[in-house]
Amino acid sequence: MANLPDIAPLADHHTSALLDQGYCIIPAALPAASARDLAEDLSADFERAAASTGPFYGNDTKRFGSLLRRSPHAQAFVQHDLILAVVRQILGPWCDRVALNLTQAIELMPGSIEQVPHRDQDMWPCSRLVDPDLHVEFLVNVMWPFTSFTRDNGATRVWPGSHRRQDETILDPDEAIVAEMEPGSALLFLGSTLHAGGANKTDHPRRGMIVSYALGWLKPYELQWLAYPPDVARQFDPDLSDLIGYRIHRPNLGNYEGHCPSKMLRSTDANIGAVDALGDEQHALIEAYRREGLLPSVAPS
Ligand SMILES: O=C(O)CCC(=O)C(=O)O
Ligand SMILES: [Fe+2]
Repeated sequence: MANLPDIAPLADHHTSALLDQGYCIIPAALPAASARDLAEDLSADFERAAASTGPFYGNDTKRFGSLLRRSPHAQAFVQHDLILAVVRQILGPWCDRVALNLTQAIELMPGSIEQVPHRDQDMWPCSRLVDPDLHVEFLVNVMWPFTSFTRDNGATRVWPGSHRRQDETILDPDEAIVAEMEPGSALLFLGSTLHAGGANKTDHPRRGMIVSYALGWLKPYELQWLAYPPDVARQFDPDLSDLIGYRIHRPNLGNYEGHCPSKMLRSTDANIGAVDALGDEQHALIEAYRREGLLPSVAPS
């Protein structure tokens, strides 16, 4: 196996920028040629895709998902080591594992108007119920450009620091940065960061892809089990099928017939009863109950 550089210091660096500013850009995260290869594989799908409908997607954009099924080049983006390390640092404290939330190719058609500013994690109403002092993040979004992203063609607008201003639905447009970048670079932003696609004032489509990751206990934006049904997921390497959701989230969440769904992908064993998949905390609570007959107080002592 090739000698990989130690990504931990870089992951720390990008994680602190992301938590501080609500976004960061990783220049040349992958070779531009990788973005070109993927864009090339998706170009016929872009041509074929009908325009979206609705005030959020915009009537002048094209979108489609299931990108891991459409091109073998998508995997390197979805399983980017450095980005996954950053995502795990941010979301890891709040879940047993992170999961792929969405892959979506996006074209802003020439003349498209700017998108309404929004925070992606508002799709989960529970994100508003969490104590803001806890700073729980539900989602990390990664925007990968296929064409150059410029101010003129609608590069994503991001409001730095907006993740700490949850009570302000809309912020001054002049406070937004324009995430201009080249194919191969990646824009990361938090689910709580205010952002929007810009207006495409050029004669050429602005194409790119969103890959997002969420806490593994949330319902994903794109239903990964339908995007990649078992016969498709079985062809993926186990880390990838785990990431798309064929892996139990302890305790026992997202099981299939009482088992981790990864088992269903890889074996035909029948008639084995349900098996717990618990974390240390549940084991300790249950053992204490069996021993003492009382559950220990969960309040700090
Ligand atoms: O196209 C963009 O730059 C951003 C798209 C976006 O934020 C979304 O669709 O949720
Ligand atoms: Fe968004």
